[in-house]
Amino acid sequence: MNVTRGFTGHARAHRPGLPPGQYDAGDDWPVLSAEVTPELTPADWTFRVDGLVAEPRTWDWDAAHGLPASAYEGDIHCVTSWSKFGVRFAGVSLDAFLDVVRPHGSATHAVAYAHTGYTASLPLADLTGGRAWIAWEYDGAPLAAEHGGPARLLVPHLYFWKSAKWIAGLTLLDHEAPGFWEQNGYHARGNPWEEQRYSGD
Ligand SMILES: Nc1nc2c(c(=O)[nH]1)N[C@H]1C(S)=C(S)[C@@H](COP(=O)(O)O)O[C@H]1N2
Ligand SMILES: [Mo]
Repeated sequence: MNVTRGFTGHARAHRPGLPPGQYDAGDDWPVLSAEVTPELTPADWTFRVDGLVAEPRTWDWDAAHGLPASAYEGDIHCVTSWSKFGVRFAGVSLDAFLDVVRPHGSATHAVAYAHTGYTASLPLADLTGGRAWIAWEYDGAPLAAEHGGPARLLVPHLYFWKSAKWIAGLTLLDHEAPGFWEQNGYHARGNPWEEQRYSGD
């Protein structure tokens, strides 16, 4: 058996679970916002799903909390190359919202939009199957405003720019409609395991 001991210095050992080109940010949780953090309270917050759906719907804070609770424990990966391991978010699975609005078969993509105007584009398939959440808790406490509180989108298997903070809604479409970063050359899907950072990757 080979055991390497005494590995010291500033080189970062590649740890399992770290996608290519990423580093482990440890306990740090950098804040990345294109906007000023809005003053948004739970009483102001709403979440709407519309577009190619049978029944467009808007939930307020209480209605959204009436859906079954769902948690994520795992990792997140920002395209600027930090990853964070073992984060814990809680909220509601997006499947629960989509079950209510019933997407048309023609819906292939979604634009997620924030109460601030930030947008992100995602394939609809990445928002289903228990892989996406509306999250309002982090580590058992209310999600901090700078991290998207009262509630943010969480799609942890894609680069974190897809996880729109201060989420206001999703519009389902039958085509890709580039959002804030996608319009600036970032990838339509953004799978960290395939290093889909920029369009063309
Ligand atoms: N509304 C909004 N959501 C956003 C962003 C943003 O600028 N505005 N930045 C994205 C990017 S690039 C990342 S890495 C994460 C950062 O989330 P954090 O600040 O909680 O780490 O939010 C994403 N969601
Ligand atoms: Mo990011």
